[in-house]
Amino acid sequence: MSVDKAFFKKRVAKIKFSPVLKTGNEPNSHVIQSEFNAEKRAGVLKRMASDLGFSSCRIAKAGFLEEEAPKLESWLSHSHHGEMAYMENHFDMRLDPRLLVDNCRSVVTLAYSYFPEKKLFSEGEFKVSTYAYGSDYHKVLKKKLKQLLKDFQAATGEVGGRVFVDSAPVLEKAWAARNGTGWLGKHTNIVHPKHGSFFFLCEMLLDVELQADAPMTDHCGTCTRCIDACPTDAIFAPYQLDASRCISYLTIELKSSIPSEFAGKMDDWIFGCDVCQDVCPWNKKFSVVHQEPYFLPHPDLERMSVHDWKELTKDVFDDVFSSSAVKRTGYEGLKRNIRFATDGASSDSTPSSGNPA
Ligand code: B12
Ligand code: SF4
Ligand code: SF4
Repeated sequence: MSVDKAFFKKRVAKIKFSPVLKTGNEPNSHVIQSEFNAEKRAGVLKRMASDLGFSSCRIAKAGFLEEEAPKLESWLSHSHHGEMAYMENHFDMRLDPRLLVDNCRSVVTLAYSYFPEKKLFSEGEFKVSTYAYGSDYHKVLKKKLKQLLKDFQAATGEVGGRVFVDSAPVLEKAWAARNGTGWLGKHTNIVHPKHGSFFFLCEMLLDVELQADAPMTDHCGTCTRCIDACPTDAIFAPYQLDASRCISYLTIELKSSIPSEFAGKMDDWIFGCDVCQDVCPWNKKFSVVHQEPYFLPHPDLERMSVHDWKELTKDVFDDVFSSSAVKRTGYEGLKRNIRFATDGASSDSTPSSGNPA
């Protein structure tokens, strides 16, 4: 199917296309030291990524995500993104990284585990998603990615490009599925047969050719555990998520009141939700515990009782979550979530820093 910009402009008036095709601030295409071909460069990059703790480094040839375009368009036009207005921006860039980085030729997907040694919260307690136990992954991984790009440039010659962790209009999961970082599970997260799905994704968009990797077979089979377990029926069909019903959205992204229809359905989650991943057989068997000191929880987080959460003060919030992703929902937002999880009462406004993607 041929999909072009004009087609989408006509169909979805709300979607915002990028005003410019180039950002203008990336390095130009460069001459690469002649002893490196696409295969050798890929090998060098993968070894360096592994040394920095990434569990996977896979490559796809940059291009237009033709199959994903109508799916993204449909997702937006059904308002499955809820109030995440940033998902409407840069529709064309989101589908084609060559519009984001000059002369982009390769999309490198890296994965980094956040699976903890032990879960901090059990049934009957308020729960924070495992991805937010330690320091904000955006900062931790961005630093590693910059280092990786620097090392790669030093080893192979001048390479132009940019690095991203959830920080740009990039369909990270689509690229991860395309280059075999894993397959897109029915819960819509990327799953790997030897690592499960408790890992972050990040990218390097590079202006050099690297040998591309093949996609991976879908191993969901007849399983529907994630769909059956979702407390709010957010996974309305296999591989399709109505984000506006997802607890992760309701507790982190939603700025207004949590709709009353979700009262009694939050399953004690007050920041994010891990249910669909916790029940996945690939996680039960294969999740790999992370070795990242920055992802270790603040000692006070482990000790929080239901009473402590209900009495949470701004000072304690600032101390426990000073470097955490939980800051995204803010003190008032977290208090709203605690109140809603307690008695279904919600109040307005979750101050948010806004997602740059
Ligand atoms: C917006 C967003 C959210 C939203 C929406 C989630 C979603 N599934 O899209 C909300 C707030 C709900 C959310 C929640 C979470 N998120 Co989030 N999120 C993002 C973000 C910023 C964009 C995702 C996006 O583009 N969605 C748009 C839709 C269109 O994408 P999609 O669902 O993947 O659509 C595909 C499929 O649904 C399929 N499809 C669509 N229609 C159809 C129809 C048919 C018939 C078929 C077969 C398929 C199909 O094709 C589509 C295109 O590939 C990414 C970072 C990034 N820049 O990519 C992180 C990201 C996806 N999130 C991540 C994480 C960790 C989470 C949570 C686990 C956090 C938590 N514990 O609370 C939950 C998981 C919830 C879930 N079940 O997905 C990770 C996922 C890592 C991984 N292993 O896959 C990412 C990649 C961030 C990162 N850099 O690591 N997130
Ligand atoms: S994160 Fe929770 S609410 Fe969202 S789809 Fe998964 S199980 Fe459902
Ligand atoms: S729980 Fe089952 S259906 Fe859902 S992602 Fe895991 S294997 Fe696939």
